[in-house]
Amino acid sequence: MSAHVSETRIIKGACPQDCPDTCAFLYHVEDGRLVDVTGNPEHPMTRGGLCVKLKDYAEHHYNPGRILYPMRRTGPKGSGEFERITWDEALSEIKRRWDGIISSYGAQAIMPHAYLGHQGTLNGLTCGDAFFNRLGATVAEKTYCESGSSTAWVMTVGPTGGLDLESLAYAKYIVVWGMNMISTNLHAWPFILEARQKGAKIVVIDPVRTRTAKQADWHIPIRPGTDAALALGMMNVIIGEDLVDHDYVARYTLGFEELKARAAEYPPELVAEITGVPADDVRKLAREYAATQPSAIRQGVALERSRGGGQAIRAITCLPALVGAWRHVGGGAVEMPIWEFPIKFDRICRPDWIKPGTRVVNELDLGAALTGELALDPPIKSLFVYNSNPVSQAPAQSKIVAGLMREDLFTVVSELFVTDTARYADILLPATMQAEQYDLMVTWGHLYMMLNQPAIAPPGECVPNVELFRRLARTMGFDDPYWKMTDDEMLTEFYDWDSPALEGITLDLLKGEGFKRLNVGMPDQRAPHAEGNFKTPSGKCEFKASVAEGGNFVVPVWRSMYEAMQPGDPVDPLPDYIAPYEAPQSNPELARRFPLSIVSPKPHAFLNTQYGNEAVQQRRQGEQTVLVHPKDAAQRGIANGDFVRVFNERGAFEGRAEISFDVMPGLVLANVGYWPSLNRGGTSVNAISADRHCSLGQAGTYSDNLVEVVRV
Ligand SMILES: Nc1nc2c(c(=O)[nH]1)N[C@H]1C(S)=C(S)[C@@H](COP(=O)(O)OP(=O)(O)OC[C@H]3O[C@@H](n4cnc5c(=O)[nH]c(N)nc54)[C@H](O)[C@@H]3O)O[C@H]1N2
Ligand SMILES: Nc1nc2c(c(=O)[nH]1)N[C@H]1C(S)=C(S)[C@@H](COP(=O)(O)OP(=O)(O)OC[C@H]3O[C@@H](n4cnc5c(=O)[nH]c(N)nc54)[C@H](O)[C@@H]3O)O[C@H]1N2
Ligand SMILES: [Mo]
Repeated sequence: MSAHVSETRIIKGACPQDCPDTCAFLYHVEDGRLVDVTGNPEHPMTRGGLCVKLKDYAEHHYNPGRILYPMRRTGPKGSGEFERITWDEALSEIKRRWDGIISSYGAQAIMPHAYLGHQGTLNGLTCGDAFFNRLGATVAEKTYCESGSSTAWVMTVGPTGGLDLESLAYAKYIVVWGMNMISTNLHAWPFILEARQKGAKIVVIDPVRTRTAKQADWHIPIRPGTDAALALGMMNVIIGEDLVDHDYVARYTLGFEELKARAAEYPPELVAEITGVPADDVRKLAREYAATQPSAIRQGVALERSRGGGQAIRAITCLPALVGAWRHVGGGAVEMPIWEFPIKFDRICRPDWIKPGTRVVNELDLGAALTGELALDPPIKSLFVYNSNPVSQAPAQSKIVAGLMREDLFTVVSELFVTDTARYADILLPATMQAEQYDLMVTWGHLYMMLNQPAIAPPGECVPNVELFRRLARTMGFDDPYWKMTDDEMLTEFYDWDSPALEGITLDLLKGEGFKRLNVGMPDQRAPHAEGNFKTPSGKCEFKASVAEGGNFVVPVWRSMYEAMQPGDPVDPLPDYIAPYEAPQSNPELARRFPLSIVSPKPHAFLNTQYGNEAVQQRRQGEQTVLVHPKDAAQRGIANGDFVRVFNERGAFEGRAEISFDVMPGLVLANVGYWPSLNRGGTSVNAISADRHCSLGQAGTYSDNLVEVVRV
């Protein structure tokens, strides 16, 4: 008897998660079973490392909670009781219900809801847009993340990737601003450490002493939502002390005199009052940042999560041009480099199929849309959710749940698991996980094309999103060539393969190598704006933004390339500080009842809500905690380890108090991403979040909420 020796096959893949790193994977398969997922050591940026979230990724595919078949609700809404049905039954029920809704209310009564559960070109953020545009559904504006940042960035420097994170190794002064990099952009950190070995200083600006702040040479705590004032204070010092690179400013910028006048309104003493950063620290930061070249700024998405967040990013993005940091390899700023990829979003999303006059509803207003608060005509009668988990991740949690409980709302959810959102579905559809599907990934933290190839067969009747929409299109009778394309035909159509960035790169090459760097210069040579070349209308870094006249707008990439957006509030063409909606300084009346600010950043061991249902990750992440400063805890009689209730007029959630000097006095922290149904009390941090928008790009305002905390 000879023992069966199974051979391990290695297949090249890429991480599907909504994260800047998009790591290169190696799938290890034995006898058709995924036995391990490791990092591909050949990738120059991700270098074979995977984060803690992906440590047990192979097993995640076999989690017994996976949805394997289409299901129909049998119990009351939200009960989580479902029965198995066939794909044919599911699709014909969807068609029957939608036909009825369309004939009574019109197709706009149907609204899709999607975000970045998956980051592929075929299966990601925009994979359903063509279908819903063809259907005539309400256009869902997707501004969960990045829209405030991208809008501000594009207004200032245009759609450019800016500084390559790999080039950080050549910087001498690095500011990580509003980002907990060791948790959220781990694979950029080694480049910063490399720079430090060569003498660079690392500064972290964050209200919280995070894992990243603890590793920095200088941590500057700042009140949430006040970064614009700090950046303008830096400009005040840089201009006042004549630390400006006048030659760079004269050649490659627009609006210096106006910016100088604006910065004059922010002397360091005033900035200290607004931000909580001592005036001398404002001066020191400005002097060091200007004088130590190349200086680099890594901006976090977290900067956008308040009323004035977009303008803060405008102000920060002006800094490198003022001091000439862009002249150098390793100098400048990085927000996200997606703009370097020649993706043809108009071919993916088909905005040409949107019927004129079709309304746009922002996804962050989901609760208000479903409960009638927005007074939509026609009302939303059907919601189709994929790649997203709004009950946990969108603001105004209780309003969303109330909306999803509506008996007359027909809800379809395509998911991997029965999430807190999927529980409310009338029809559940099973989706594949990354090792089971093919995709070319969209990346936003490095400059590599990343191909993911399927390693194992899908379990049960799971299908990739791209196939889901082919099936839906067929069911609804759409016979456009769009849904007859194969995956490769789609990818061929969806990228500009003739562009210089993709020269020499083909799908076949990616099938062999797994990834390939864009032709945009190597990290040790790249200085994309050494001689201007900004992608703005003027070709310069626009301190005074020429596109501001259009009013509040959203940079199309994250809202799917539509021009249907309603005009918004006027936008100041110059960066300015806009006080938060909710802060003790700007809203003292509200602060009498709810005196504490709250931030809800990303969990270390979950990816938004993903892995929040995995026992191994729950152990790594720990239960929902609420960080409270000792002074605030003492005032409330809260001891370390007590259960506390965090609340405001919008709702409440519970967690275990951790008393810590890591948060500023007056601030509490609770990570987002915990599954509400697995938390004490059945809610999570978005129970207290307001569904207001940032003044640029319609971003969410998760760092702009006041609460009170009590012991339970
Ligand atoms: N482990 C892990 N990694 C992730 C994710 C995850 O869920 N888990 N999610 C991914 C996604 S979708 C995104 S968008 C990125 C986001 O990654 P980051 O940009 O790092 O965003 P956050 O984790 O929300 O917040 C980072 C830090 O910003 C601070 N902060 C909050 N408000 C402000 C403010 O107004 N000013 C300043 N200066 N700081 C502020 C918080 O205290 C926090 O320490 O991470 C990605 N990576
Ligand atoms: N309070 C607070 N709220 C926040 C934030 C914050 O910092 N604080 N951050 C915001 C940000 S930056 C973001 S990006 C959003 C994220 O919000 P979401 O994108 O809604 O976050 P996820 O929890 O990743 O939910 C994605 C869902 O898609 C599912 N999924 C994964 N792959 C597939 C697939 O291939 N097919 C289908 N059909 N489904 C799939 C997953 O199982 C998961 O349930 O949250 C926002 N919400
Ligand atoms: Mo995000």
